[in-house]
Amino acid sequence: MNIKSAAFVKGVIGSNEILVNGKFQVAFLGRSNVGKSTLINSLTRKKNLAHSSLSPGKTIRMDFFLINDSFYFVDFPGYGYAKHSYQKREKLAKMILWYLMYSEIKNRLVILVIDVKVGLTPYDADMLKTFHEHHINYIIVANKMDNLRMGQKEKQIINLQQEYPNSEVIPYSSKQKYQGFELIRRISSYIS
Ligand SMILES: Nc1nc2c(ncn2[C@@H]2O[C@H](COP(=O)(O)OP(=O)(O)O)[C@@H](O)[C@H]2O)c(=O)[nH]1
Ligand SMILES: [Mg+2]
Repeated sequence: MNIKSAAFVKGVIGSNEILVNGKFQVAFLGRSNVGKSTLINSLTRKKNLAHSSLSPGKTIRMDFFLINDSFYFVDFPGYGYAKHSYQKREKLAKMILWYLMYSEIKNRLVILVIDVKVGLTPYDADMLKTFHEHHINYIIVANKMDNLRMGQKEKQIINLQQEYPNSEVIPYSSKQKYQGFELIRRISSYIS
């Protein structure tokens, strides 16, 4: 699959209606600042499609982008941002869980983005548990590979794969276009 077109469709705040129209949804989830929005821009080769920010936790919307006129990329607010108030964190958690458990969206893949140097945090582990409990397909993207030294790259991916043997872990870097084709190939294998 090639990504030929990508267009912003809708930003969803709180209880706005989300898009449920049968089209496949690829949801990008992960902690604040792991590079979710940049990843979407990198895969679509559009610099300013998804809003990437230097101040983490700014985005409180789910943004829907229509790809190739046939499926959606969904950019989520990042969780686990320490400077968020308790209320804001609760609101985000509710939004994400509601999306994940919302039974009407069946055709879906979650891309769980992590910072490869940090690995999976307890927040991410909670997410994995939810994916497993609700039979949600997911791929872990070990992002910002460019921050690892040459000798560490392979080792870190093998470690992650051994730690989470039931998960598919794909290395990536938006800075170096590392493994872009492989990630798109894996995403497209889920799209029905
Ligand atoms: N080194 C490196 N930095 C990245 C990469 N992807 C994103 N970033 C940086 O990480 C920060 C957060 O990116 P953003 O996409 O806004 O993260 P989000 O909060 O998960 O959506 C920005 O400063 C990006 O420039 C990457 O692959 N490598
Ligand atoms: Mg973002």
